[in-house]
Amino acid sequence: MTGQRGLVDTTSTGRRNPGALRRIPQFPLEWDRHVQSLSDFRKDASFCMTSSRIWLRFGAFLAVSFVIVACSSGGDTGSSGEDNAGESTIAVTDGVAEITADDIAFNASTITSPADQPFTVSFINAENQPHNFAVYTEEGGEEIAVGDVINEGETNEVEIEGLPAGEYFFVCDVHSGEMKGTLIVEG
Ligand SMILES: [Cu+2]
Repeated sequence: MTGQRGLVDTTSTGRRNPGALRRIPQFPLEWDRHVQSLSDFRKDASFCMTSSRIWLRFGAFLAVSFVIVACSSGGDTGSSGEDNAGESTIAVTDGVAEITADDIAFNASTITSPADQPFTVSFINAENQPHNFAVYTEEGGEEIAVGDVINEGETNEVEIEGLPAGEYFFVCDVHSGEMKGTLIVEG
């Protein structure tokens, strides 16, 4: 009853007031415009989706390329790693081992020497950082030989007494976190 009366009232008001009628059809027009802008937005969104898919594919392509490059260079590292592994162990020869410091690293992670024979480490600093070469019974252990801290281009001869067979610790005291290795004295 109330609804019917309301409808009749609106119609009659609409007829009597054309301005109100004119205002009513504007709504669908604005709505159309709104829908139009929505569909534009969807087009934009789908374009974004398409371009993001392209980027995804491009990213996947990059990732695959990276893996291929990493694998091939990994192979290179593997082969040169063998070379490095050869270099990373330095044997005391004729009572001397030549050790170089460069790039905050020794060129050897392992030094081997015969037991009970004194030897000299000829320690070369090849970079603009202070370094030294020191041997301890173990990390944080007792001193066996502690070389001077030297600068770029300098060499320090570190004399090491004949040691019983076993494993010892060598280190640069300036960079004890990065520059360290094992002296293996073979009996
Ligand atoms: Cu150092």
